[in-house]
Amino acid sequence: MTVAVVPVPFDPALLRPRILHIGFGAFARAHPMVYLNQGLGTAGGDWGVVAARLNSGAEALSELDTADGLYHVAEADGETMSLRQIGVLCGTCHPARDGADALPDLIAAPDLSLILLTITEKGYCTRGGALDMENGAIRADLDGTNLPQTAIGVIVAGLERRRAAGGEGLTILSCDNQPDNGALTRAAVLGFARAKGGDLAGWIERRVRFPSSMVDRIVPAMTEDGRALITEALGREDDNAILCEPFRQWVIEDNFVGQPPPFAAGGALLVPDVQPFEEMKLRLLNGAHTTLAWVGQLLGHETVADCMGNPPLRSAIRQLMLREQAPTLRLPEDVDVTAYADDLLARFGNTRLKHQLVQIAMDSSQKMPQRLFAPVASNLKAGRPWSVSALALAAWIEGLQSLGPIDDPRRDELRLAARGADPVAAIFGLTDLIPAELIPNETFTDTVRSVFTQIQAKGIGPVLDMSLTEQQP
Ligand code: CS2
Repeated sequence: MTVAVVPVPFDPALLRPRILHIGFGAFARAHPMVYLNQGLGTAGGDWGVVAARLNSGAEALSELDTADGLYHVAEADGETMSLRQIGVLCGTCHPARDGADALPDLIAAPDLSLILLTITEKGYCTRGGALDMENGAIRADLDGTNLPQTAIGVIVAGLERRRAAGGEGLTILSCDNQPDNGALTRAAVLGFARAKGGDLAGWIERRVRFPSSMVDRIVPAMTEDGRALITEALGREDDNAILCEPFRQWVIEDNFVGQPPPFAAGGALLVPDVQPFEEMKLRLLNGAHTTLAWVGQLLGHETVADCMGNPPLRSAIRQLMLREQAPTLRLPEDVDVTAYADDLLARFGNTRLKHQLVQIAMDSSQKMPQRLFAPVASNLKAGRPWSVSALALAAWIEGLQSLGPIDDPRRDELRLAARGADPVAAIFGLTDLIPAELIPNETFTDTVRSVFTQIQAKGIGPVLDMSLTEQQP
């Protein structure tokens, strides 16, 4: 294996805390921070980042402090590894360690210009596109007597202070896998501000911008194997390092208050409309991931790369991408969708990444609408095929019944529905799981029920074979 080590390409002493990153986990370390690191190296600037988490993860932040915020990102495939040292952090913050006021005060500080979010789909606490007022953490944050639990609550508390201090507006940039993630963040923040009362919501509407963005890089949770690989390549341990694939892409809506940080100099694309990029990625990459997570687990596989070694499953994924997802898209200009799909299959085959299917299966109720329900609705309407999508949905329901513990914010409802006499109808009937406008007809439930019954009767293998069309795309 060829190893290249790239030191921090700028002087970290020049940075000031101008960006707050909420949800500083593996993806944050390996994606937006890499763009900023490279951008600062190329274009310069003083854009330092404060890394924050809200619930778990206080120890991980303290470990970063111990290392002066420095860590490595190992970008690896079968043949090469590049170890990039990241130097963009200028502090960390956690309410349980630093107190309830620490994050709102940071947001109110005049230097702060941007809040980045990687809080996962469920972190927005929305249902049907609006803030979920029944969500226990949102209610607790509205009550405000305990430490903050939600990013939305903390942001609104910070904006309230910023406004009271006569501060300028700022930008809030979502980096999570949701369609129109800027509009969703805006809806959640405004919903919370309105629930608090007063005229803060009006100030936010006028002063805060919420660009949408499409983010892409496969960054599995760290494993012992990953750590060992990095220690060997680096010649010493780095407890804060993270392993990911070499590929990365970031397409950001060009809609900032003032000048954006040098993300474009770091390789990001700033465009007027991210939607075509976002949908292509959510449906082809993430839709395939969710399909692999459930079908692959039922077949006994553990990782995405293992699945790529199973020829019928690999063919089904290619069919899903090209026959079922691609026809539903308004493609970005100059994109060759067949090449995009084949590149994805190659990325999925990266054996350096032990990307666990169980990790992708997490929170599936939050992922299904954008990854599978919306494209299936489009295919149903147009009379196009959707057999691999039906297999994925039936495998999910079978998995909810037969696989290990369910890790999902709607776990209790899903478990109950999966145990009933007609689990497919019961799950699809859950409130706000499938937005009414997405699935317009009965054919949908009947088709998935029939695939589900066949999986129960014959096992997943033969049903997978049946879902493959004779002529491969
Ligand atoms: C994955 C994503 O866990 C998941 O749901 O589909 O994290 C995926 O790896 C990234 O979106 C890739 O960009």
